[in-house]
Amino acid sequence: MFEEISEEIKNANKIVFVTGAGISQESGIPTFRGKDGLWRKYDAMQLATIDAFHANPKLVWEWYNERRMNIFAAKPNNGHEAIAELENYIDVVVLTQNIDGLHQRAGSSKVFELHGSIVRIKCTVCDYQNDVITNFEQIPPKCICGNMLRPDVVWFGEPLPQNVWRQAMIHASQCDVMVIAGTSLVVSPANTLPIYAKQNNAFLVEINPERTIMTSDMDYSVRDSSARVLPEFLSIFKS
Ligand code: BV8
Ligand code: ZN
Repeated sequence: MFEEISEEIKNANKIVFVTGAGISQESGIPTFRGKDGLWRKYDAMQLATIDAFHANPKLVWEWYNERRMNIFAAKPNNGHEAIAELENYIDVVVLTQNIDGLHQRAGSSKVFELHGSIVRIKCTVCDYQNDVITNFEQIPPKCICGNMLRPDVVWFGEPLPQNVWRQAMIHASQCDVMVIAGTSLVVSPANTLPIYAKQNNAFLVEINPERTIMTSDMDYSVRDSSARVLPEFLSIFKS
């Protein structure tokens, strides 16, 4: 694996990873659109919206609370750890759609959370926000100001955090290699990042057991899981 592109990769100055739910799948976290993407009888796409939250805050909070407990019990896998170790050899930036914090827990130091964080909780009204890794007794939890708290994630129909998105576009436009791992590239605007990279002549590598809508635009595609492939990608720098 990677023999024919190892020179291209080793000569890079900066590698940007765009990751999605698939990279955390081997840590036991269900992907969004895979067969394990349903919760009770609900489609994640229906619940991860501001309308669902306003219509049924208790249900949406039960979903997030269950995901929080699963994520706090999960561990980074070989894929997350290989990306973190790569920082010993080259400039690495991670642009993740995931909200699980596993890249940071694996040791990656430059992680941009495009869709926010399930660890961070914020008030729906005042400017309270904080990382909370305990279980909430009362659902939906209330802020000290009396209003409802919510996970600090980006719901469908909500804009991405402006500063995070601006930085993500800059990094995507300034890398020599972009590795797109574990994402179906269905969700925008995150799915435009490979286009920014390609427009700036980056070498695109896709790691996904399945084809995606951008597979034909990739310079190199590996049909396998990220936990298996990313340690091989790292070994290019170790040889
Ligand atoms: C915005 C946080 C504008 C919450 C998430 C039509 C109607 C309405 C809206 C739209 C529309 N068309 C487009 C839109 C915009 C919308 C969108 O893209 N919708 C899609 C579904 C069509 N986007 C938005 O709304 C975004 N905001 O556009 O704002 C705006 C501007 C100004 C002012 C107001 C508004 C916000 C999008 C963010 C939504 N939040 N998450 C939460 O997680 O609870 S997105 C959610 O999907 C997750 O973050 C997830 O990461 C992300 C993307 O999915 P993937 O990561 O790709 O996961 P998926 O399951 O799809 O695929 C997994 C892949 O892994 C597969 O390819 C599989 O083969 C692979 N895989 C599996 N196992 C492995 C593996 N790969 C490697 N190894 C393995 N072992
Ligand atoms: Zn408040």
